[in-house]
Amino acid sequence: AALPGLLASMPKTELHIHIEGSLEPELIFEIAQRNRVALPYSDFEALRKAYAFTDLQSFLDIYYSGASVLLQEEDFEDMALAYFERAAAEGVVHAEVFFDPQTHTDRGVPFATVINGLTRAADIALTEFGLSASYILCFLRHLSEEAAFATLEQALPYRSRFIGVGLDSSERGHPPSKFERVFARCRELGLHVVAHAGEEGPPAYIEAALDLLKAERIDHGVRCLEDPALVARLARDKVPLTVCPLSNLKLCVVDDIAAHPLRKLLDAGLVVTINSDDPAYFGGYLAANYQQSFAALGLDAGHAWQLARNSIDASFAPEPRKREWR
Ligand code: ES4
Ligand code: ZN
Repeated sequence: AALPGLLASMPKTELHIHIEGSLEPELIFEIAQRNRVALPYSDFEALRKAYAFTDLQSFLDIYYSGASVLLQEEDFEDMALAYFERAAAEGVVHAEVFFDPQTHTDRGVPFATVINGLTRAADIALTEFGLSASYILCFLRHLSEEAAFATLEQALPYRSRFIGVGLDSSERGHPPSKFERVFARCRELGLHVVAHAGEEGPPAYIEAALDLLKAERIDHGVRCLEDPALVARLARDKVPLTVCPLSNLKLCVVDDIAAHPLRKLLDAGLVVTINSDDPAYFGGYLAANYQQSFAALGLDAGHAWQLARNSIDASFAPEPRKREWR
C-alpha cells in the first residue's frame, strides 16, 4: 500500500530522458507566442490531442515539430528547468540528460544557444533542488555520419559541458555501424558512450552498439530477449539497460503495460533501470513509469530498491556521489 510513496520518494537517477521530450504542450505554446512562431494547432489542448502514436516515427514527427519553437537561450533554460523541478519532486537526485543539437542547429539555432541555456538550467537545478545534472549529446541516426562529425566539431569548444554522446531518432535502417568512426573519435576525446538499440531495431543492433560503438549502456534494449546468447552477455558484462515502460506502451513496442518485458529482464539478471524517455509525450514522468509498471507487473518494494540501486550504479556520477545516494 505504501509502494507508490516509496517509488516517488526513494533516491534514484534518471538516465534516459530527452530534454526536448520534456517540453509540455503549455510550454510549447508559451514559447511559440513569445518567439512569434506559428503552430499548426489552435491551442495546447488540440496539440495534446494529437499525441496518439503508432510507432517511433509517428512520434518523432510531432516531437521535432514541438522542438521548433525553441530559439533563444531562455527557451532551453525554461524547458530544462521545468523538467528538473518535476524530477527533483519525484526523488531524482541525479539526471543524465539527452539533447539533440542537430534538431536546433539545422534550424539555424547556434550550438552555443542550446548548450548555454541547458547549462544554466543544470546550475540552477543543483543549487535550488540539489539535483545534479549532466548532458549527453545525441547524434540523430537518420542523418549522415558526416553531419554527426560536423556536430561534434561544433560541440568541441563546449567539451566540458557534456559528459558523453548517444545515438537516437529512427532506429530501423540506421544501424550503429553507420556511426562507428565518429564514436571512435568521441571515445578518444574521453566521452562516455551510450546508444539507443533494440527499441524497434533487432538484437543485432544491440550487439553492434556494444562491439562497434563500445556503448557503456544500452538505451531501451528490450528486444535483447529475442536472443538468449545476447541476454547472457548483457548479464555477464553487467551492461545497464535504460528501459522506458510508458514509452514502449505509447509507441506500440508493447501492446499492454502488463505485457512489458521489464520483469523478464530483471529475472534474467540484467542491470535494468526505469526511465521516462519523453515524459511530456508519453503520459508520465519517472514516478508514473515506476508506479504503472509496478502495478501492472506485481513488483514489490524489493524490486523498487533494486531498480533505484541499479539507476545509481549505472550512472556516470563519481563514486563518492554514488555512495551518498545508496
Ligand atoms: C526517442 Cl523513444 C525515442 N527513440 C529514439 N529516439 C528518440 N528521440 C526522442 N525520443
Ligand atoms: Zn530515448
